[in-house]
Amino acid sequence: MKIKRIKAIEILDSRGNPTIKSFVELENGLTGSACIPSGASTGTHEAAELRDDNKKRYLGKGVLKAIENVNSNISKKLTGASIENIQDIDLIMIGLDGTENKTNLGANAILSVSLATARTLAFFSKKPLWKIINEYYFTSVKPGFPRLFVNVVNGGKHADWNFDIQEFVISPVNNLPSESVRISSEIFHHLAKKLKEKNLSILVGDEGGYSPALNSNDEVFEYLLCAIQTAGYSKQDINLGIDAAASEFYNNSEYTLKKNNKKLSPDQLIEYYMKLNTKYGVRYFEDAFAEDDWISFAKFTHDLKNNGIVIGDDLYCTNPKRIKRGIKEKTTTAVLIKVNQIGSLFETVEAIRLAQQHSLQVFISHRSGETEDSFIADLAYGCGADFIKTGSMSRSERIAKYNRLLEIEAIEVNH
Ligand code: 2PG
Ligand code: MG
Repeated sequence: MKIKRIKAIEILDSRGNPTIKSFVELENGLTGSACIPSGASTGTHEAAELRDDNKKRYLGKGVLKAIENVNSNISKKLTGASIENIQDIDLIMIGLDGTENKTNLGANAILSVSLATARTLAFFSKKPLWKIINEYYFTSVKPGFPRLFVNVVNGGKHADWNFDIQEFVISPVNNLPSESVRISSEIFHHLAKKLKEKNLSILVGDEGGYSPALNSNDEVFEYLLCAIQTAGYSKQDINLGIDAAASEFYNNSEYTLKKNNKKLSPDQLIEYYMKLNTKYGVRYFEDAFAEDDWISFAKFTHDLKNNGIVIGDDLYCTNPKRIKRGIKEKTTTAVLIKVNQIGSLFETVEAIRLAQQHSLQVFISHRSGETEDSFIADLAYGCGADFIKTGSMSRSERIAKYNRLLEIEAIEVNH
């Protein structure tokens, strides 16, 4: 079936900033769409997100140029293309852009059409999106539910006033959505009770986690362990993790923890993480170092051994070239995948496959600026990802992804 029309519009993301939504219509009238997320703690090596020059309109954050690129160039090139060829469609757009990091058309423009195309194909094939992703891209992988990586406390740029560490994470070991979502929600609400008892705020940050005025990063873990216990769970049921987003507090070969008023060398920071590992059982460490501090990542991965997992986010930017380097240098034991860091489904799949082939764990991730689009839930299930990271247990743009996993489990798998 051929593509009849492609059209993009400007909508708002969860922070009230403009983003792009594209619609792909087939000759039989079927239409699929996709909305594109946007980060705050963005990596330098991410594909280019095209925003307008006009500084007045939406304070310079408008995406009319990206929309124009979809409505003219991309649409012209893809009208008449066969929807069954989603891989070719992505390659055509990559070729049309012709730059290394999509500065020409914009990664947001290309990705919106790429994801909308996959969704339209799912409608056309009368199959769930995850099934299309699995059949087209992951034929040798069994679809499977990811574990949840839930950041119940927000700091860094996502709350912008308190902790140096951007995300404090709980991760239920049970990967069945109906169980893991419930467990996470229970702990989230017990944590609120604990905070309220101490007159601490339970207002939430960009990703739906609390951001209370605690005195140190360490104190957060005390609260988390307490909430986990009161909710009736143990260390066997729940693992702890962090996303340090360390590029944000790195300068001149040093890491400055303003909360503890300390400047740490990379080795001292490794020591601090090792302490979090032994003292609180923190197992998962995302972006523990700055985005180009390959050496510290590799050192920490070596020192941590089997006691935890080191995850590269800004380090890799979902870029197969950077992931290849990580594999060669044993930089991390896991890769975080964000569709808009690379800008097409085709290249996202390449990054996931590379990680899977080299036994690196795969974390499929949202951005801090999200929309109601739950594409990544289908992606995570369809590619058999180890984890999904999609925020806390509040804010509908986060919950949309959890609800989609619940729907896949109850309606599409277990019926
Ligand atoms: C991260 C993400 C998502 P942002 O650092 O992992 O939590 O944040 O989208 O702001 O880069
Ligand atoms: Mg991160």
